[in-house]
Amino acid sequence: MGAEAPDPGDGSRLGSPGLSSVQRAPEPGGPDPSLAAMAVGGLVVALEANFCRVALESAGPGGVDQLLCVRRTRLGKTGQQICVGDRVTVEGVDWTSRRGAVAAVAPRSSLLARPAVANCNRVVVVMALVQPDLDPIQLTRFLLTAEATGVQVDLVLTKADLLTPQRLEEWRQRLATWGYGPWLVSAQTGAGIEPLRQHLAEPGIAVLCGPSGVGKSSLLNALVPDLALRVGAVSGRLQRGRHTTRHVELFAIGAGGLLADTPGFNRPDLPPDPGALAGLFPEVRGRLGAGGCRFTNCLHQGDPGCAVGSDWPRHLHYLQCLDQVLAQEAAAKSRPAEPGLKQRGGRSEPRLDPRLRQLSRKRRRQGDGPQGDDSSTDRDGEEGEDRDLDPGARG
Ligand SMILES: Nc1nc2c(ncn2[C@@H]2O[C@H](COP(=O)(O)OP(=O)(O)OP(=O)(O)O)[C@@H](O)[C@H]2O)c(=O)[nH]1
Ligand SMILES: [Mg+2]
Ligand SMILES: [Zn+2]
Repeated sequence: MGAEAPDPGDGSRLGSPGLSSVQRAPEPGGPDPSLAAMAVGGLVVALEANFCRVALESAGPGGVDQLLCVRRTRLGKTGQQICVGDRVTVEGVDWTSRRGAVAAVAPRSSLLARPAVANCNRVVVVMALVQPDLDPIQLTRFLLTAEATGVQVDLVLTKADLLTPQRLEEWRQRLATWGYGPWLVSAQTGAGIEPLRQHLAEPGIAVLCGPSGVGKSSLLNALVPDLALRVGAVSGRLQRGRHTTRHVELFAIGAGGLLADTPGFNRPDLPPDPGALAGLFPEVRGRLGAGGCRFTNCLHQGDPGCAVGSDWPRHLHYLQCLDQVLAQEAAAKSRPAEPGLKQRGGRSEPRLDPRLRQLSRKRRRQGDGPQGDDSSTDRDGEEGEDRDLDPGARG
């Protein structure tokens, strides 16, 4: 099942197990109203539309270990986004309805932008060997975004049951020349699943990341018994997936290990810095660094004194990606922020004269004028304030 219903009480979902031991607060004759004012700590385990689900560090009255939360307005005003994997403080808890409001987000140790997951210490790039066919350029783009996070990168190749042992060995050898030792697995037959489970059960947050239809949810189902996540058949000439998973969600795997299922997407953005691109290819990382290329700003395109050279299998992939990163950079430079334009979601749009600004529906209901005091809508937990809660969860 996907994460459609905002149901904090769903027992199949991640609660305290894997987070911390459950400590039940005393419950003498029903909920204590003073507890509502108490701030509690937890981990965002799922984002669903305008809400997030927070697994609590310690269970509250009645053993409640998970809350459905909106975001405090003042957090929204700072532009602070909430991601799955964020450690948060929840206030205004109503233990009976299991609801609260996220008041603060702890500083992150890492952030994967897409899928949006904070504090992960492992990115697991998942690609199918077939159905859809493994595309080396697409795989390279996923690996680059994963490497750009600076955390450990694992590569899992699925649907191993559909290839001969000889073809599997060819892939293994090819990817070894890229600097990766891939996990070849089959969710269908269970081949390779147990060693991968042990590897991923180490404490921390790991994220499955890859195109739609490669078998990320199937893999999670194989790794975590009784999970029963929804999977969708691939279709069409290219055997593409159908974007079955819609939300990022964390699941417990082993004691302390958390693994995020994520919506698939086909074309990850490339990291923005052309100078840092080569360092994201493990097979040439060793050639960089002190005493490497003659010029410190070398982009390794056959420049004199270049230590990276062209004698490596993904050299052409590198040049192709570099071209795109340079084009991206040039396009960004030729687009200066003009006065009168504001940036909104990567686009520029005209800044409206406040007197011309249309009244929002909520303001109109309240009879508030266009130049009214913003604080008039500054009420915690208001639905309208939580619109942008889900920054990159959709594939
Ligand atoms: N033969 C075979 N088929 C598999 C395997 N793993 C997954 N599949 C099939 O691949 C299809 C897609 O699987 P999903 O698990 O939904 O893929 P996904 O990556 O989660 O896709 P999105 O949620 O759309 O991102 C389903 O028909 C699965 O049954 C495998 O190991 N072997
Ligand atoms: Mg899925
Ligand atoms: Zn160079």
